[in-house]
Amino acid sequence: MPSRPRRRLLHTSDVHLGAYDSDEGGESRAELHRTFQRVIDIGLEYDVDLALIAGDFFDHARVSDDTIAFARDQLARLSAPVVIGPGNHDHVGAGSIYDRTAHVFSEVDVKVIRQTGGESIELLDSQIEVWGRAHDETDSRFLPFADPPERGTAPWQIAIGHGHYIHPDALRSQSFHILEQDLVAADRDYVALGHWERMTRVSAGIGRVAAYSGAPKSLSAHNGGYVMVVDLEEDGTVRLTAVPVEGHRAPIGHHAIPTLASG
Ligand SMILES: [Mn+2]
Repeated sequence: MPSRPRRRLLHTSDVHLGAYDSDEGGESRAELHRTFQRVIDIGLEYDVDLALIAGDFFDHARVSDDTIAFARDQLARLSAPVVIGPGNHDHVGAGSIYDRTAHVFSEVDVKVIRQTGGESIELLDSQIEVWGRAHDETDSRFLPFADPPERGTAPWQIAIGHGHYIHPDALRSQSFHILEQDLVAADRDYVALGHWERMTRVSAGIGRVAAYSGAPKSLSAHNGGYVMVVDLEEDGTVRLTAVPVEGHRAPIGHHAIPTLASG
């Protein structure tokens, strides 16, 4: 395979902006905003080429206008384009938060995956293609990685999705299933996953990389706290680095990222 352009991605998810909007001026809201500001800081520090937000960027569709403006201002600090894949908290159906952001985000380089049948977005002079599928709240059995198109022509093929990774042997008890076989069939260089608050690498086939970035800050347990920096190397290698949002801890390299092994 010919050498590929070196590119670096920032992968985050489950930011849940607006979760504390009812607490206007409150400490929890300020802290959540500081957390996302820090995520953008990391994107700038690592000089990323593209940012991926794998769902639940917003907590619900009625977040305040101030929160939407905050999101825009932070995304605008990145010189890199941003792709947002919706999650279960920020669907694309009637009354979607992304109807409200469409105008505001038009000033920044942000693309939202909105097609429930799936869509591919080409970025960075067609060096990277990101495929994802949106959810409009009408189908509780939504499968984020059902029927991916063949790999496109861009040298780097990325997929983005939000849901529960289901081990092949596990009971299908929850919605938004992400099946190992679907990730294998997707055949992407990197699959950016969201929904789990804990950073976890999952199996996606030989030579393929898929991972949850985890939440930059957990709303419930102490599972979050990292963002993923994804290095796409010239030889086709995909290298992961877990960067702590608070910066007290050293980044965690590829092999130390918690991995859910295939059965
Ligand atoms: Mn979710």
